[in-house]
Amino acid sequence: MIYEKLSKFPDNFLWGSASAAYQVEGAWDKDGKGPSVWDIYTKLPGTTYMGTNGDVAVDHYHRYKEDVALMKEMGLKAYRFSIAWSRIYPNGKGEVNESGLKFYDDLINELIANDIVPLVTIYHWDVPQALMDAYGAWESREIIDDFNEYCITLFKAYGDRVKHWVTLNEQNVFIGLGYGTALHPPGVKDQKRLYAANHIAFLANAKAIQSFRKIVPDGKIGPSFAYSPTYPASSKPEDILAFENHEELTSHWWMDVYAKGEYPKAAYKYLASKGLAPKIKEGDIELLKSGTPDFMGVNYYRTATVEMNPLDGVGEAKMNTSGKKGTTQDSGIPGVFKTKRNEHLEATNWDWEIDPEGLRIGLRRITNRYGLPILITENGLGEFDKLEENDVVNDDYRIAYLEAHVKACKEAITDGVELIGYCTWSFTDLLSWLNGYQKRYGFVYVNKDETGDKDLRRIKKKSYYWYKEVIETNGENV
Ligand code: BGP
Repeated sequence: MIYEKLSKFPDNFLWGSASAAYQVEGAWDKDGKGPSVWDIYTKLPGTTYMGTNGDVAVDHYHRYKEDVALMKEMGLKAYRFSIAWSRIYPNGKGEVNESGLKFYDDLINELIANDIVPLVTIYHWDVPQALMDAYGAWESREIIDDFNEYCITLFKAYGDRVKHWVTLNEQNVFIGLGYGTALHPPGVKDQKRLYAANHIAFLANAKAIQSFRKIVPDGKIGPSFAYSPTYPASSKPEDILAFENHEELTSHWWMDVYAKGEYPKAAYKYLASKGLAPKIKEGDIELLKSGTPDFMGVNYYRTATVEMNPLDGVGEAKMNTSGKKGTTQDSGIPGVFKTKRNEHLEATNWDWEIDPEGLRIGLRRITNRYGLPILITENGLGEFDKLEENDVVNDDYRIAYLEAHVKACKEAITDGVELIGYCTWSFTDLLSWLNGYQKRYGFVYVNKDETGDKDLRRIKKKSYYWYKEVIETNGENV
C-alpha cells in the first residue's frame, strides 16, 4: 500500500543500538573469565580476516562508562548488549564468578542511571569452551540444563531491573555456520549434526523461557532471528516453488518452532527423506509449545532472491569476508533452491543487498504468520569508513541506509505491525566475527584496526548526530 500519511512511532518506542560481548568487551581472560569457543577458534590459523580476535576488541570492559556517556549524550533509549556466559560461569557450570556478575550489574546500573533501558542478550554465540570440551556444547542435551541454570542466575541477579531479554541470538547463524559451512566454531560440515544441534538449541530456548515466566513474570523475552525475507527471481512457477522452499527451510524452520512449537511440514518431510531431520523425543513438542516468546526479535540486514536449482545444481559457495565487491558466489541446495543476485538492488562492498522495502515485507510476514509483536534487535550497514582530518567521519551512506530502514519501520507500523523498538547494529564500531575491524557499523568510530596498535579513542561520526535527531523527534523527521 502507498499511504499519503504514515502513522507515528509509539510514545515509548525503544530507539536503541546493539552490541555483543565478544565483539566489544575485550578482557577475554580478566577477573576470572573462562575461555569461550571464540577465544579458542579465532586463534586457529585461517579462521578470521587477518587473524583478528576479540582479546581486546574495543575494550568496552574497561571503557563502558565512557561508552554509556556517549549513549546518554545521544539520547539513546535502549542499549542491547550480551552477557558472556564464561564470565559468569568460567567452566560453563558449577561455581559462579562473582566478578563477572558484578561487571554486568555495574553496566546495568550505569545504563539505568542514564535513563537507558537495558536489553540483555543471554547468548550471542560464545558458549564456554569447557562445555564444548565436556560434551560438544549444542550437540548434547546436557546443555539444556546448563543453559537453564545460567539463565536462572541471570534472571535472579538482574530481573528486578532488566525487563527485556533476548534468549539466543541468531540460532540460524551460529548453528548454520557452526555445523553447516564450518565458518564458525566448532567448524563442522555435517547437515545431520546441524539439525540435531539446532533442535537441542530450540529446547534450551523454550526451557529458559519457562524459567523466565516464574522468575521475571513482568518481563518480556524472545529470541533474535536473522531474517532475510525471500523473493522469487521471476514469476516462473518453478521459481515461486524455490521461493517457498527457501522461506520454509531458512525462515519458518526457526520462527515456526519459536512461535508455535512446530516444524513446518514440507521442510520436515524433505529433511526426513534425506535422513537429516532431528530426532524428536517424547515431551519435546510439549516443551517447545510451553516456551513460546513474547516477541519475535529480528536482525535484518538484507533479502535473499532465489530460483529453481536442478538436482545436479549448485551447493555451497564462497562468502565475501574481504569487502571486495562481487566475490560472493551463488549457493543453494540441489533440487531445492539457488540464490541469485537481485539486479534491482544495490549491494554493499560485502555483497549484502540493500533493501529497506524488504524489511517492511519481512515485518508484515511475521505479523501475519505469528501475530507477535516485533523488536528489531539489529539493523545496520557494514562499510569501510574513513577517518578524516580533525577526527571527522562523514558516513552519509550509513545515514541513507538507516533512514530508509527507519522509514520502512514507519510504513510497517502504518500497515499494522506492532513494533516495540528498533536497535541499530552497532553503537560503537566493533569486531566483525569473520571480517576484522575494517567492516564498521557504529555511530561512534573506534580508532582500532587489524594491526592492533591504535589508541581506541572514540569519535562521533556524522550518523551519530543524525540518530540523535531521530530519537529527539521520535522518528518524525524521517
Ligand atoms: C549479525 C550478528 C552480529 C553482527 C552482525 C553483522 O549476524 O548477530 O553479531 O556481527 O550480524 O555481521 P558481520 O559482522 O558479519 O558483518
